[in-house]
Amino acid sequence: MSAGKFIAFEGGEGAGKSTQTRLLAEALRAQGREVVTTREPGGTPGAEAIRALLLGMEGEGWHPRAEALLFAAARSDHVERLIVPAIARGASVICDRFVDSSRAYQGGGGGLSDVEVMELHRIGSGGLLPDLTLLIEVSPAIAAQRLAARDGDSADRIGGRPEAFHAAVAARFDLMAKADPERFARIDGNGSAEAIHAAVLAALGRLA
Ligand code: T5A
Repeated sequence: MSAGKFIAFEGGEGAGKSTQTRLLAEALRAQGREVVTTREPGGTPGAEAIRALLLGMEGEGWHPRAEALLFAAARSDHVERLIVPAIARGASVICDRFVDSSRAYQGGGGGLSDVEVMELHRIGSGGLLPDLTLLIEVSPAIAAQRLAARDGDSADRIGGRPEAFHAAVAARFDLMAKADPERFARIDGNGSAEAIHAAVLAALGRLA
């Protein structure tokens, strides 16, 4: 794998994205590479402030279009200030969620069209896409067990939405992966963290 690659993990809540981000970063650092790990929403002070607005707000929450704009604004700051400079100096960037989460959640779950979400991304972030998107797919029952073990009954504003919302999100991820098999690698997320990590490393083989 050459320097300056942009890799994103995607999938539903509890799929193991953060765990796999950490394991992949350790593996790449052991090869002597500079690795920047980051997450969305967030990654810069401005984007982390927007994260608090998005995930922590009490009451009725955001209208889906306002929500999509806030995610796009957070991403814009993140891309300009952190992701693009890191890639430019040759670091590998590993991002826990990126624009495909907006396509799945605000698109599939929230009802915006894919064209609308990608237009916001074009305006905010120049349409930047990862070199590789690792979609970790896990059964809803296993994801629920993991989250219950970690969080008990608490869920954030988006994670706590109904089952039908999360089914629509998973269906949209499925659609995107089928439409762009070169960028998406589908990873079975139901096994142990070590088994998933091995599948992630194998998928990296497709990066030049
Ligand atoms: N969102 C985000 C949008 O709507 N639009 C957008 O554009 C973007 C960017 C983000 C929320 O915002 C939404 C999506 C989300 O609802 P978040 O808190 O960042 O919220 O939530 P997630 O990204 O979903 O993070 P989670 O922590 O919930 O899930 P992960 O990162 O997939 O899972 P992870 O690694 O933290 O693991 C969860 C638990 O399971 C264990 C871990 O130790 C942990 O306790 N675990 C395993 N256990 C057994 N076997 C394995 N293989 C395991 N892997 C992990």
